[in-house]
Amino acid sequence: MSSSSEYSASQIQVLEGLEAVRKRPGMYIGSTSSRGLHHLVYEIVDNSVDESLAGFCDHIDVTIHSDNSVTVRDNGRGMPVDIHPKMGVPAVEVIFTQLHAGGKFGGGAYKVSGGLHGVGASVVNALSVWLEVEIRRDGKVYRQRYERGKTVTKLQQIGTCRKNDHGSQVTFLPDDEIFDTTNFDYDTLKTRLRETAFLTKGLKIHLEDTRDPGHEDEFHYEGGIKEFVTYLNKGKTELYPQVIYCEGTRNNIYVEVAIQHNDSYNESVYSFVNNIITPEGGTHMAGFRSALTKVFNDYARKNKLLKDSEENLSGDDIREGMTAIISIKIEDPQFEGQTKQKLGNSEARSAVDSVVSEQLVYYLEQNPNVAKQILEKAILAQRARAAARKARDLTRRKTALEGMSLPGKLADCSDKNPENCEIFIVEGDSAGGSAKTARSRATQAILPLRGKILNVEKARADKVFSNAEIKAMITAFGTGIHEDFDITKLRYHKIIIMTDADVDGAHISTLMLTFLYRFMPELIRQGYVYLAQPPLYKIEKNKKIWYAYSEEEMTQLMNEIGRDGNNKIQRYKGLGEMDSEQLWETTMDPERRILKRVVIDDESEQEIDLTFTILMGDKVEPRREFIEANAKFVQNLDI
Ligand code: 1YM
Repeated sequence: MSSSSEYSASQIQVLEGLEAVRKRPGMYIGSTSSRGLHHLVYEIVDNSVDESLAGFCDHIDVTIHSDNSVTVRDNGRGMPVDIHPKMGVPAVEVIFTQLHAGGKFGGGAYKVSGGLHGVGASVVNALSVWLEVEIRRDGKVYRQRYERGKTVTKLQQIGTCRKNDHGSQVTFLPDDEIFDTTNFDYDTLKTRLRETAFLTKGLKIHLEDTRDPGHEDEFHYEGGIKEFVTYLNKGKTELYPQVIYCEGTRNNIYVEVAIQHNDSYNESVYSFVNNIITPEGGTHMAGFRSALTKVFNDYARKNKLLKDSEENLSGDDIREGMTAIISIKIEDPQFEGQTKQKLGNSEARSAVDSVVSEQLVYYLEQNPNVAKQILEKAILAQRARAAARKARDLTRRKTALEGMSLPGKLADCSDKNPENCEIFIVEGDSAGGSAKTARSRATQAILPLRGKILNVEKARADKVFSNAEIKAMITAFGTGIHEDFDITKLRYHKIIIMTDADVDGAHISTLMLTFLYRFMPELIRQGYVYLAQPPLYKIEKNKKIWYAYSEEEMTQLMNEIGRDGNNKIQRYKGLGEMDSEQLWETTMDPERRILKRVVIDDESEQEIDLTFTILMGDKVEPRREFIEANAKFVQNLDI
């Protein structure tokens, strides 16, 4: 076989490879939804991050253009341009047109420092209308263009540059034949790039949106995950000023851990493997936990903070109010579990355990005040946990004896099929009264709550369980909470939070959502939770009535109806101002109302955790900003 036919034969194989990506894109990027779209950017950015981890790049620029194409540029060595000995084309062309082995979804994720460089580039190329790469290397500037994965121009030198000016730049336009949407969301990219910057200390990442001039951010953290923990604790009150940091390499596994406690009762620990989040933890997390528990118990015994007669502190006690990041870099990560989000390598457990045990012991010896703060909190947690267990056992026994005794304030519906049923959680007794009159008795239940409900973010478990409003909700829903939670026992398939359309109402909704998210997150994850949308205005003219649900709608309505002295406009200050008939027709009637469904997209759970922290924590300013900017986890759903 001549060398030229060999070349074309291998070319055909290459094209078949990328056709497979276009035929089954989901296999390579997870989905063709907005999420898959954003993955394209991460794949290219990850190649720059690899270059940074290899020590050759400290700056990445990401630009969203007005046609929805995106440019990623780094100041690394520049992708290699020499002729690939087997393929007979420049290496960069192989990188963009050859589907690498193991290119299944997730495959690209392993590559960081794993020597699998550039796996995702060809997938991005295959799923783009066009892609252009520009390389500055050895004083020369090169360019090549592809369309839907196919080479359309040879790699060409287009100019020269200074020898010390080097790097790679990729611009691509996602294919609207493939993706449900090709509209990039700035905030989605921002969150991910910020996370990437936290996990790669020293790396500067700049993001810019030319669709919206002036919209840009730069992320650069010399402190890496230490600063990540500081960021996550923003809005909380720290127990001690510094962030505890451990770092080391064992068995070729690089381990980094950063820890800081705050005075809340929640644990926020996030683990990463090769910069990829592992929501289900795994061996690295297990190693961290066992080291933490052992080191603190040993210290407590040695320093007589725990008496010989007292029980060991549990891991939960020590992790109460703890914010931590565990980040490891490992050559051949094995992911397990249904969603492949759990690390399986057993050597990661011992590596993390060893690094944390060794350095944490040393840290606590050097910083006895920090040790004391953490242990005092953990001992309180141990006591509260015992008290909460008692209280919970008591309520469990009660429900077993008395059957499900529903709260007295609940006006239940008569239909017993949960699929048909909805429950309105209503702010205040007077609005509750109107709602009870207005409702359709068969399918709509009403539970009025008195005033603001307890902020579970700032209360310990025993206090939460003794709160009357919270107890009423738990029994009304029927599912139980935490480990007792059973979705099949849910008594209503719509849980509708109905509050005034003002700042106080928004605050109460947020308290409600905080409670639901912390105690029964599955209700939100599975889409059972809604926010009612009461109108802001009533407009009356010539005995006819209109309702407006936003300022814009009000302006529009006024233009349609005509502005003259005969309108009587009423601005609703609260639900209580509407009579039951008005409440029914504007907010409760399934035929006419607007509901918003509360959604969590699992990639942003960490953001949501952070959101609740900011919202419900001690500091006032971030909370006000957030409430004013409106809840991000709420999506429109018209019914
Ligand atoms: C905007 C995207 O891909 N940067 C990038 C990629 C590579 C290199 C440098 C690089 C790596 C190596 C040597 C090496 C890639 N190299 C490869 C392959 N930015 C972006 N920057 N020289 C340059 O790892 O030895 C794939 S990507 F395959 F050649 F190693």
